[in-house]
Amino acid sequence: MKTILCVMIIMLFALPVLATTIVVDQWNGPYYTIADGYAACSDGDTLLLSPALYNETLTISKPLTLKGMDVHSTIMQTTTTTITINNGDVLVQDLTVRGNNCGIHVTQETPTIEHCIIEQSGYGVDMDGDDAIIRNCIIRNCNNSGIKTYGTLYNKIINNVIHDCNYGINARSHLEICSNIIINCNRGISGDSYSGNLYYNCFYNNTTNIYGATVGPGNIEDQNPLFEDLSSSNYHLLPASPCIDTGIPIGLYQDLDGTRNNMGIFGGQTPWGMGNPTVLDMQITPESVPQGATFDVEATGTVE
Ligand SMILES: [Ca+2]
Repeated sequence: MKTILCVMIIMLFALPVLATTIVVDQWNGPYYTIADGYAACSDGDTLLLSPALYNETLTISKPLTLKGMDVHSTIMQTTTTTITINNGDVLVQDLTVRGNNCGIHVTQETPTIEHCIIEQSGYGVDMDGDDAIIRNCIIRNCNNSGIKTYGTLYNKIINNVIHDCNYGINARSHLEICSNIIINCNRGISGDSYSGNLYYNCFYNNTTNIYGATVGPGNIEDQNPLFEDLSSSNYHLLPASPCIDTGIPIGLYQDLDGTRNNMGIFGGQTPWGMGNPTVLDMQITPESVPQGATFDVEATGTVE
């Protein structure tokens, strides 16, 4: 009997813990506010926000994924600090974030922020923990710093586009900063005592591209990155762009097509646009068929 009991206990503990997706929808529920959705999350869950403008702050103190259904139309905006990450095992994806004080304040080690637009903030991202990753994000129109990081270690800022900020990156700690395109800022990077790995970035049309930072190899200065159309937020690179195949030349960061890393949000292993396609048009022919017959489905779609 004792043996059987032990086996049963092991089986109980061996059962997989299934992560759940908690959906917040301001109009249809099941959760109508981010706060209520967050309260319902268990460790490892995904908090999925329907497209809307959310005037809510959120402090994340448990491991989870915070994700928007569509980065352009899922917007969190407050007059203070909008998202505070107090847990290391957090992934923030596919959101637009605005905060008069700060868009996202990272206080703990190892969270990841990717495929986000962080804009119209004092500090876009304020990194106060070590080993955080910001990758393939658009960070723009921040009147203090796009990214600020003081006194932290080994944060990684990779394959972002940062533009029209006072300081693109305000760094006073050891960072890996690579494959970013930083343009139209007062200082592209302001790094008074910065001594990390600043390499393979593009700086263009900043009042000062690099201030006070130790510079590594591969940075491109004063060459237009040649976006398809910055004014309409089209960050694709034209074929003549100097940022193609000039990002960090390490296999770990190569593009999904196997070529060397492209700078900007479409480069690297987690490029912008890897989300689910949106189906724009679908035809079924013939329109009616008898049971057991076959029919054709033809669809077109787009991936942002
Ligand atoms: Ca490439």
